Amino acid sequence: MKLAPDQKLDIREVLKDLEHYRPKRKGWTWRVRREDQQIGPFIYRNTSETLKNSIPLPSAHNFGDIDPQCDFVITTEIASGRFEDDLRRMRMAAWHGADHIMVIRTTGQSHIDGLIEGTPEGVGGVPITRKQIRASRKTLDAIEEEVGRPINFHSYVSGLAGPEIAVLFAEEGVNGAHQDPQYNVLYRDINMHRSFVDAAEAKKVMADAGILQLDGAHNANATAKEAWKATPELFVQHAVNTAYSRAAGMPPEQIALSTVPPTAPPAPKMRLDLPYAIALREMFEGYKFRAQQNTRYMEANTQEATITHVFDTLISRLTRTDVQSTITPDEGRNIPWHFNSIAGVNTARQTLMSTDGLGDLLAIRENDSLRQQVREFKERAVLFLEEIMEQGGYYASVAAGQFVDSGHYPERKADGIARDPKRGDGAGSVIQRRPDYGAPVCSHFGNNAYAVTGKRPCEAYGGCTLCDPAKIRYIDEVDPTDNVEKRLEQPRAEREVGLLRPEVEKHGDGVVCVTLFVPARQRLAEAAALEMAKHMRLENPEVISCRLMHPAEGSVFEIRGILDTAVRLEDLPVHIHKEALPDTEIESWVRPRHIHVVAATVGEDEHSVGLREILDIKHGGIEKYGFHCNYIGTSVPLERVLEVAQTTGAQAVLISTIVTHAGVHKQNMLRLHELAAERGLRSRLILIAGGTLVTDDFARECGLDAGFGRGTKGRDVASFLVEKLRAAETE
Ligand code: Z98
Repeated sequence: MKLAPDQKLDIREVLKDLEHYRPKRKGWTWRVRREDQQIGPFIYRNTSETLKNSIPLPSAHNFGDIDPQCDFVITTEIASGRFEDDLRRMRMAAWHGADHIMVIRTTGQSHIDGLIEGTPEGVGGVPITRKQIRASRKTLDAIEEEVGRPINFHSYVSGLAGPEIAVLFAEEGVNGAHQDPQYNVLYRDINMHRSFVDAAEAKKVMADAGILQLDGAHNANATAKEAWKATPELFVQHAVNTAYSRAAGMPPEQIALSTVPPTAPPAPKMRLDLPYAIALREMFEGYKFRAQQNTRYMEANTQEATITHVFDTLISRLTRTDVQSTITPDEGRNIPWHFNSIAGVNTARQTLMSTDGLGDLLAIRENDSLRQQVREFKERAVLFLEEIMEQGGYYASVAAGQFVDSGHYPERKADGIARDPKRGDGAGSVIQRRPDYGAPVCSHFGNNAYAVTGKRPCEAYGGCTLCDPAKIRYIDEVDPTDNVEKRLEQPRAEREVGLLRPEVEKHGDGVVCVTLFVPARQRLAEAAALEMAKHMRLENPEVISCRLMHPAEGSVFEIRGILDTAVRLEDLPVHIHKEALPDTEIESWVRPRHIHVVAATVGEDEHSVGLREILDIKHGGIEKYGFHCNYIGTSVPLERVLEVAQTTGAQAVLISTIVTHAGVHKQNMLRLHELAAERGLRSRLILIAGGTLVTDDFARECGLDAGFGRGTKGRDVASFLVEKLRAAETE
């Protein structure tokens, strides 16, 4: 399957022959780091290889459209709830610089007790199925080629089906996964004996498949009432999972600690979070770090979440991070919308590019106060670990509620998550392996009756699914109503007849978001805002964010609703939009030629602001390219405009005509052309009109060379002038 940048992803292509698809590569891939790399006008200290196809940051056009890629892997979390929608999101995210795509379900995968082949999507989210994973990996294989960089596909090995999921991931080329038995125990109430036994098996499978493992320690500060107080146990959770992973045969370079800066403003974030990050990196030297942004204190305000994310990423830059995770800034209010996920990716890359080489300029001050803080973090962690030992081990301490207690250890508030070692999902299901136990796949922890030195164990029974993919059984979706073919019926039919709907969650869902300020008390304002949304024909309007501006003066609302309207492509006005020339090309042509233009608002028109913006250098007007602009004022008679043009040897005239009463703008344009013709100036003068109701076609119908309407920038006018003058020069 090959993707073309100007073509939409064709899900049919993805599904075609999926039962025989094999991943192009397996195992985790890091970015290829480069030091002192020249990209456009700059030399970067901390970048990696650039992409073949990508969408640069918005400001990049000022720097020659460069798109430097930072040295950290950047994660995006995708959770649309339907794999076919996830695929399109993955592609967009990859074009924005994400190379670690985590697919999480909108409901707990951990609660699914077995491997699911073939079934449900939609309601409750996407459980891991082979079809979903394979379709994702196949698409990512094509996206990798499109962007020119390996993309790591990631999901979660948890729940009672952990080892089976690990095998499935190894078979299908999943590159990274969360695996931490403590997550099962604490947050998903899975029996602790079962969870740890399963983890050994799952970890061995992951180790053999080169899958990068993330742990689950960060969930404690996502859950704890006061996340910054849970830090001692975070060290311990990292330690437990790391030691257990090593014991199960996982090499250190495959073990990534999942860490989150625990606070968010108005907390004194940097003062608390930076020493914590330093202590953690010192204690776990030799392991990888995955830094996720803080989600614990994420509210409905996406701007606030974004700013916290910037500081989180700064901490990553100031300390050491291998994978920078991004969560969508709207996670606090709804299922992540794709453009918000991409905004999260952009926050990370914008911060990381801004802080390129910062380590050469800044060093963290290694003073007594910092050392004391770092030491305190470590001491509390060691004390926590010692208490576990005194309690009689991990299981006993979990039973005693030592974890996720909201006291700042060693203080305790007796509100921790306590689990009984004899209870939980899968309790009593651990059975001793018989001495003749034979493992169903070659990656296996512990005794395997088939293991014979010098041979692959599965040779004894003709190959396993890890060694011989032909043995994998692919089961398609079995639900006759909820399957990808059915779900795509409507979008496909609509696309075929050229209908388009807005979307944010699922294909063509019609979801839109409007922002409105209502100048009244908050309660009243909210009711009014919802009513206004209904007047906009939004169905099921819902306030997803409200920011109080003043208790009496008003609030601003973001309202989500469904716009149940499809537009027909054939009904759309076809504008042949001409791309403006690049700034450098315009300037290098204009500056040496000393081109004069005369500009005025004409007739009885006093609206000069728009025209001045087109001329003045301040906001990117044509002056900046070297045009000599002679602005002669407002309400200037057309005759006078032409006189000045003649006496100054101008090559172009720019008139602004905003007032349209009784068609006066039309009259002005017609008259300008006629007067210029009468005076024999028409062939040597380019005549341009601008105004809110002026269009290019309209201006040309009136005899002018071009017309510019709403939204015009100086660059558009400059580009037109250069093309016109350049053509005249070559004639
Ligand atoms: C993250 N944004 O870390 P379900 N195992 C571990 C986890 O942390 C998670 C799961 C499994 C976060 C996502 N973490 C939350 C160690 C989830 C999967 O929902 O029980 O399937 O969780 O990427």
